[in-house]
Amino acid sequence: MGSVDYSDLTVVIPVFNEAEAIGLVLDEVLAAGVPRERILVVDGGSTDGTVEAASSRGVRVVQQEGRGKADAVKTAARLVETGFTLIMDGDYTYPAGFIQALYVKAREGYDLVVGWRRWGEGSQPLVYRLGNKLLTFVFNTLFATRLHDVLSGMYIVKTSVLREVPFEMKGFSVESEIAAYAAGTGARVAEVPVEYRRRLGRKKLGVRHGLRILLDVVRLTWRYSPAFFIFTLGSLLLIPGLALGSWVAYHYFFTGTVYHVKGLTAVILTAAGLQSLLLAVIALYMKRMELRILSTLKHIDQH
Ligand SMILES: Nc1nc2c(ncn2[C@@H]2O[C@H](COP(=O)(O)OP(=O)(O)OP(=O)(O)O)[C@@H](O)[C@H]2O)c(=O)[nH]1
Ligand SMILES: [Mg+2]
Repeated sequence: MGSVDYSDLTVVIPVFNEAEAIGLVLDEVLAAGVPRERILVVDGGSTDGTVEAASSRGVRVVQQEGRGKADAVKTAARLVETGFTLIMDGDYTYPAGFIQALYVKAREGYDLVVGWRRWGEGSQPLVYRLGNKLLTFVFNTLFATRLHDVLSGMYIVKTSVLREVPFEMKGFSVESEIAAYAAGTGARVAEVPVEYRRRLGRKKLGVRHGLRILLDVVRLTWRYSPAFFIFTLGSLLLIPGLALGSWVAYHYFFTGTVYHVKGLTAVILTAAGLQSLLLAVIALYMKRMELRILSTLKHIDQH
């Protein structure tokens, strides 16, 4: 373990009321060989003694600007002085022993290396894991990626890339935004399996947060793939079109009544909806092709 030189890495730990966990997390990170001065704890206004517990380990603790986890990462992005930034949660879910594997991978030439969570026994309820799977699936479809775990809370980013991220999403959508930025700009992305343990301290996240992230993944599509977004919206015309069409057909066949205007409206809505749907599919494929070409070009550029 001691063979890795961590001088170009900063470990950033965003925390909000993690007094129960942060001390142990820091002990683990130090034991993994990361120098004390290369650890940065970004606090979001904890009131439970988190800051004191972190400071007692002799690491740098700063108060974040703004609110939520995204603003904490944004604050860190400005402060980090090394070439690579590793972000990990401060709730003891990610074993620090995996820092080495992520760092070694990043140094092979990746802009983003995500810790792909292998869920430990009872580490998270089923609904949380399914939510993660669903969000990753939506993300992969929209961004032409083949990631296993977009929302992991442990990942390494090249600091220069992290600084380019617009940080338009708030709170827990920061991971999807970083991944979207990387995928959307042809950055090289890799994954390394990491163990995921049950958190220490009280769980704060619920289904509401998952829905918020889903909404933000859709918003990210608007930013990185607007044509797809617009045509997808257009394809929603299919719903009233088909409903109205069925209603008109029902009356035509069962009561003999013919509704001309409603019938015509149904045809127009359905036709417009179908066209939008097809264009959405084409826009998505063109975008994915663009992303792949961009990624290949960047890759060639590096060699
Ligand atoms: N600085 C800062 N850190 C935050 C904020 N909100 C959450 N965090 C930290 O971000 C990390 C991830 O948050 P968690 O609450 O563990 O989110 P989660 O892992 O999706 O959900 P859990 O199942 O509750 O663990 C933890 O270290 C939190 O303490 C915030 O507003 N500011
Ligand atoms: Mg957690």
